[in-house]
Parts: sequence; structure tokens; C-alpha cells
Amino acid sequence: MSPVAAPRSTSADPIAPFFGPDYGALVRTDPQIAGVLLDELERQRGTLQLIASENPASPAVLAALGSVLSNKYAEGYPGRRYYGGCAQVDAAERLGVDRACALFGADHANIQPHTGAAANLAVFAALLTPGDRVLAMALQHGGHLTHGAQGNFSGTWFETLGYPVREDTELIDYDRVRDLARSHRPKLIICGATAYSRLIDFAAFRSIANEVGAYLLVDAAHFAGLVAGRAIPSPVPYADVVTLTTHKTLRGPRGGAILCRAELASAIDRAVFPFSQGGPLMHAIAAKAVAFAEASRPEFRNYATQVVSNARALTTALAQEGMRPVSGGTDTHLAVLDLRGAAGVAVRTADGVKVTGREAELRCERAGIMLNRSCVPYDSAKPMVTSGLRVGTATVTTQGMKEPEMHRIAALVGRAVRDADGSVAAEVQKEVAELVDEFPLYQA
Ligand code: DSN
Repeated sequence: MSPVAAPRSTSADPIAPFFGPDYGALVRTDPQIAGVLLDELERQRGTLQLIASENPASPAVLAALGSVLSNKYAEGYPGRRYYGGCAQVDAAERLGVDRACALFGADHANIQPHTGAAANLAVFAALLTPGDRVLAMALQHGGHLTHGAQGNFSGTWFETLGYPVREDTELIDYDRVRDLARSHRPKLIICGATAYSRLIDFAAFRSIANEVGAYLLVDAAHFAGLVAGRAIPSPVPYADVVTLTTHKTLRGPRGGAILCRAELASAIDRAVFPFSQGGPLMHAIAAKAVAFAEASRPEFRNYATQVVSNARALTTALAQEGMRPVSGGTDTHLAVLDLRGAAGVAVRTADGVKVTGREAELRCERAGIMLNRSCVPYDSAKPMVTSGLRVGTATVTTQGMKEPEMHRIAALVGRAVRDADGSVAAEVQKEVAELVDEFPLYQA
């Protein structure tokens, strides 16, 4: 356990607003947790964040999250609650729902899901009965736990089948998806992934779903912010239901949301409450509303476009470091890198042994670079080990970094990954600190 941190901030401090209105109270009543918060702020500021699913929320979002709305019980929906005193939280939720519908051009939005996984659970509950068939991208090929993995509700209560990417191109094979849909006759088809860097042809999925009479769920958890910022095409016109998280590219608070066609609205709402959730987190709902408003501003469009440009630049530069981009590149905010290499450019340790995803992740962390291991398609390594890394540019773009910095980052990642004995970790860490100092998070 780390030692109890001495209070390093008071409510008069410039960083105090990031912890709510009375950070001094936390320092006085719980210096241990206050210390953890400050250490985490220091970690986020002092290291490089390349985890594709993370993004630092704005001070306005954090202010709503750390607010008195956390005190309020409000089971139900605006105007239909099971508690008194809900006028203010009703206003927050109505604003959030209206903003989400306007931002994404959706008929209906439910912004109560606590997480993306909770949103997906609610969609399964709304559209399916246990035992129904589901076709979704295989987990090992970039899919998500809630799309049919064993051990998750989806793979336990439903008959799920995973579609792979092509072995040669590592892209979704729409003919194969159609063939599987024809033979499996799923009631639900899911597209959207956690480790797939390319655009998804939503029209092709719509046509396959229509052919077999299936619902189409697009899990836009990762790329919702890019859709909001008009940097990539929207799934909303094609999907029956779209789920999203609000904390990834969308840069809001940790949480989930569901968009759907008008005729599914009441089934979706009932599946969230009362079926799978109780009291909504009204502070998170207000923070989601803030994030939807932020994402509707013109500057967010510039941000989303830059996220994709940065991801392309970073991916190209990492390829030059010997890390082969799965599918050859990216159209989004993330890239998956195959450390087994290709054409003799495999990343190797000093003793000539190839580096695994797990080892590469540890080496990067040692050098102040946060990213995560990832399976690559047709990976022979175990999921806890893997042969790849996943990187994303949402955070570094929020910090204001552009293409030249992506080249610097790639060089740092390359040095960290090749550093078998840790001899250059301190030097890389120093250069990482210099880079993030130029683009500080949460400037006072
Ligand atoms: N854990 C998220 C990610 O990192 O992609 C998905 O749930």
C-alpha cells in the first residue's frame, strides 16, 4: 500500500475544482483517499495515455459528476418517478435525452444505463428471450464480452455464434457473415467491436439482418464520439438499436446509453428500468447531458477529425517501429498492432525472442506509457498473454497533440517495447514526461 499522502491541495488550490466543490473536506476527513485521487491525477498528467477506451472528461463533466445529484433517488423516468422531489433531476434527464437524440439523430434515447455492458444487457432483455440466437463478432477477433463470450450473460443465456475476420485481410467478411446468418438464423445480429480499427459497413449488416429477419444492434461504445463529431459515418439510420458508452471517444462521464427506433422505445426503457437496473445515477445522467452538449459544438468536430488523423499517423509510425497494424491501418481512433511482425520486421527483445502483448504492455508501463495488450486475429497466444497491443488517440488528442507528436510517441513506444532489460526505461520515461508537460491535462 502506498503511504498516506499528506494533503497537497486545499479548496483554494487551482486543481480543487476537479474534485468537486469542497476538496478540502476530503483532505480533512479522508487523507488516504484524497492521496489516491491526487496520485491518480499525477499519474494521468505525468504519463502517456494510449488506452483506446479512455479519455479525460472536461472539468464541467466532472463537476456534474461530483455533485449533489448523487444524493437523489429517482427510480422511473422523467415525469414518472417513484419518489418525490424529482423536478430537478427530471430536468437534467430530459435535457440529456433531448441532446442525445439531437446529437445522433435518433428517435429515442435512454441514458440511464450505468455502463456499456449494462446497455447491452438491456438490449438483449428488450429484444430476446433466453435461448435465442445471436450472431456477433468473435471476441478473439475484436468483439466484446457482452456479444456472446462464455462466462458473460450473453454467452450463458443465449446461443451465440461469433463471426471471424478474414485471415488474409483481417477485415470483416460480409459474405461470411451473410452465410452464417442464413444458416444460424439469429434473432439478433451485432456489429461494433472493441478492437477493430476499420469502418463497418452498416448498410451491409442492415441488408443481412433484413434477409434473415433479425434485429440489428450496433455497439458504438468505442466510436460514438467519432460519430457525434461527424468523423465517421453514423450507424443510426441502419440499426434498430445503437448502444454506446459516454466515456470513450465521446469524452463524457463513465456510463452507457441506448438509442433506438421509436417503436422499440418502451421495450428498451422497460428493459433498463425496472428489468435490469434500479435507481438511476442522476449525477452521471447530468454529466452525460453536459457531454452531449460539448460533443455538439463545432470544436468537437475538429477534435474527432484530429483523433482519426492522429490514429493514422501513429499507426503508420508504429509500423515503422516493426509493429504490424492489423488490417493494414485504421479509419478510427484505435489500432491493433501485431507484435509477431511481418516481412522480417518483428519486434524482438535483445536476445532475439519475440515479445508478447503482455510483456510489451509491462515494458511500456515501466516507461510511463499506458496501453493494453490485445489479441490479434487468429492469435495462438492465450488471452492473458496475446501477441498484440492496442493503442488509441482519444486522450492525446484531447491534450492537443497532433501528427508530429504521434511520431514522437511511436518512437517512444518502439524503444519501450524493445527494452528487454529495462535499461532505457528511465530515459524513455523522462522523454514521456517532457512530452506530456508540453500538452498538460487539466491546466489550472
Ligand atoms: N473495456 C473496454 C475496452 O477497453 O475496450 C470495453 O468494454
